[in-house]
Amino acid sequence: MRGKTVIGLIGVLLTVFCLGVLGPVPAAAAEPIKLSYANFPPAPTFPCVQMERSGRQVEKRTGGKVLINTYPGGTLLDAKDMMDGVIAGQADIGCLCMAYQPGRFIVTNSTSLPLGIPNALVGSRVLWDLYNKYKPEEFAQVKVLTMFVTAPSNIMSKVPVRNLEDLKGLDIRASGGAAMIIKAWGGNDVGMPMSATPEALQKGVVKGLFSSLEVMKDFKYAELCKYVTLTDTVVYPFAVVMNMKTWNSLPDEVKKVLDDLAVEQCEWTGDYMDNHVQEANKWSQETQKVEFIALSPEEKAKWDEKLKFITDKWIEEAKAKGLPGEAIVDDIKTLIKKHSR
Ligand code: DTR
Repeated sequence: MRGKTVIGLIGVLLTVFCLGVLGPVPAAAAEPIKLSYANFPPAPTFPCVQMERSGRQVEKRTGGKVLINTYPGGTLLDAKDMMDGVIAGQADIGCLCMAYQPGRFIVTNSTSLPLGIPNALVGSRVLWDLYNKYKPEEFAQVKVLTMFVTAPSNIMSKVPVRNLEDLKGLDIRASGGAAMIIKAWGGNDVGMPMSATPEALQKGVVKGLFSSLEVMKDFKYAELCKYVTLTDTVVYPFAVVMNMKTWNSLPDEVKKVLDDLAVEQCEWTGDYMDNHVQEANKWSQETQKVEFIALSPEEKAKWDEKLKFITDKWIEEAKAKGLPGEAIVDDIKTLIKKHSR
């Protein structure tokens, strides 16, 4: 035997001896799987509150196997880059407002038609069921973790809007389906994501905005907008999506935790949103002296009348793209009834 072979043999014997006597060397504790989660608005707002909640739940339910690093305020991806950024792997997870891209998410954006979704909880359940029924093609490249909607939208403004005349030509920030509504009422819709709105309001580029009312508190819009006109129309749908490669790389038990959280997170967020709107309204009235303007039934009938064409127009456009527009609208109406019980 040559010297090297002898040394090799001793090594093998020593290893066998050690394994026999001492047992296998314990593997080093596995490194946690670190996932990045991008969001576009600032940390105190509802999309980020739900992001933190879901992150902490995932960490807890995987026993620390997964760590979620959150990036609010567009620090990793901005509102309009969210979907493509997640597809490209710039973030593992991203939260997007689908209403900001009406042409891209046609099926799910149908939840922002004026069909009478009464609150965020019902709307979130409707959206989740609708998504699962149609599984739209535009989500084929990502794993959808959950979806939810905002509470219905109202007008917040620096000047009082008591009737359609007051709204005529007024510059109001709105986005997606909601922009169409402001236009139908005769206002001048100015499109931009929520994250760009504080500056636009401050600089006077817009005189108000159209959104769910929790933003009066979360963005302190109540300091500038002393009037709210209660229209209770249209919700904005959101989605939380994961990069497909990241999803495929996860162990089965982690995938199960994420799948099990989907409906819970959808409902938790809807519920949080509804309660938070109540809280924000109280704060706006009591500490910011905001006037809440309720439209008389006759005035409201005029406003509603102006929105009638929107759903028909959407159905035609959906059909032109090969989608069953009427069936989708019927599904939404049925789901609203089902979830309002
Ligand atoms: N109403 C939509 C979405 C929205 C409502 N609240 C927030 C808070 C932060 C970001 C987006 C939203 C909108 O007007 O953009």
